[in-house]
Amino acid sequence: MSKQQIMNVEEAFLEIDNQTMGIVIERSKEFVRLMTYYRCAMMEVETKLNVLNQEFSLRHDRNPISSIKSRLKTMPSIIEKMERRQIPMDLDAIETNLTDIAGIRVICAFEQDVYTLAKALLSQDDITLIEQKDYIANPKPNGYRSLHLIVSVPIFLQNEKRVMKVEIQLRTIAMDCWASLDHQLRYKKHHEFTNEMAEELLSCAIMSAQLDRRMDELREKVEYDD
Ligand code: 0O2
Repeated sequence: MSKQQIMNVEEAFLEIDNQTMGIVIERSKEFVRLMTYYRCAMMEVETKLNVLNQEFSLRHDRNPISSIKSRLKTMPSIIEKMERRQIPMDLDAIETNLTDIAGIRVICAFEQDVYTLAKALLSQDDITLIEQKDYIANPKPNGYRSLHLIVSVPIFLQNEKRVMKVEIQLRTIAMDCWASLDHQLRYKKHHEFTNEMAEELLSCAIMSAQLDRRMDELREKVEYDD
């Protein structure tokens, strides 16, 4: 936001009457409450993944999950997405239309671990699969690979049960490395992203897919007797 825009917002605030200010404060509280529910849903799913990781390591003597990163979508990012989709802003519309407010990224050791974990999580009776996008079996044209799941999970509050949506991205270390670098390069300011660069990135994605395949073959040989 520029200095001028900040000043405009400050001036607009000074002109707000008490009744409108009351509504603004109430809406802000409702927004914070909704974000808290999403945070709780994220914690529920993270715990489930950690439990699966523990149990798997008992059985196979290694951890399928290398790391888990969670994030709540920021207010500016929510507004940008709602505007882009031309959906009028209100809390119900946000909840109905955005499925990635709560996001969990699970970085796995091997490609097979991605599917093993997804299957184990989706078989739990309080998890409902809303949508699945398998960009590992069907990578995006730019080479992006990951398994995306949109699930709903209940959270139990003092006086009610709420069912919240969570986006889970499961990927290997190699897929995560490629996606992080792709993101950094593609969104670099003041730099044109040329077709040659896109082709080079695609070729790196193909190499990273080969690496995953070879590492998974090695894993299969090592774990053959388990
Ligand atoms: P952030 O900050 O990571 O959340 P939609 O999200 O529904 O508008 P789409 O394409 O239907 O758009 O969703 P999809 O395919 O499930 O992908 C959404 C998320 O996947 C992105 O979130 C990225 O995190 C990741 N992703 C998808 N494609 C690429 C890609 O080509 N490169 C990289 N690095 N990541 C990708 P956001 O909303 O972009 O941002």
